Amino acid sequence: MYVTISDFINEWKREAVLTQKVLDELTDDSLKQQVYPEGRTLGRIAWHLTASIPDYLAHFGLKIEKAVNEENVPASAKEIADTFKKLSEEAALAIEQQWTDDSLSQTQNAFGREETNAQILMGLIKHIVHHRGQLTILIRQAGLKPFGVYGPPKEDWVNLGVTNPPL
Ligand code: NI
Repeated sequence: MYVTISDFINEWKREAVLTQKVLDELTDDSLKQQVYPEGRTLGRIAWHLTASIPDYLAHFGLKIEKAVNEENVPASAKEIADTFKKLSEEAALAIEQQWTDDSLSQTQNAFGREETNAQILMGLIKHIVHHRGQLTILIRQAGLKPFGVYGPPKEDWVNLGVTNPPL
């Protein structure tokens, strides 16, 4: 658990780099990939994990601009990737400027549970990671090779000379 703001910011930035790589590889066409007929699209999930960053932080008392309309899923993959970059940087700044290390041990109600702000911030990372995992499946279904977030995709195991990758 994060004890200092810089603990959190380090993790936030590491994960943002990984998420950025996933988003940077999207094509406009891939945004239309659906989970199932009538299900959400890849674009909607990518936009949700992006647009929800300031909403989540504002919900827990940080002053941050709600820059984007979550209902308006862009048709441009670049717009989603650029917006994620902007919002994740603004989030880091808002947290660094408005919360101190002491803020992290303070508690508030988070969707019916009493949680520390450190847990709440971890929840934001978990939310992004959760949807990022969904994206990597949809990226594959859209015919693209997903970025290896925590390990190589199957093609890259072969490039590494491994013919029987671990499950
Ligand atoms: Ni969500």
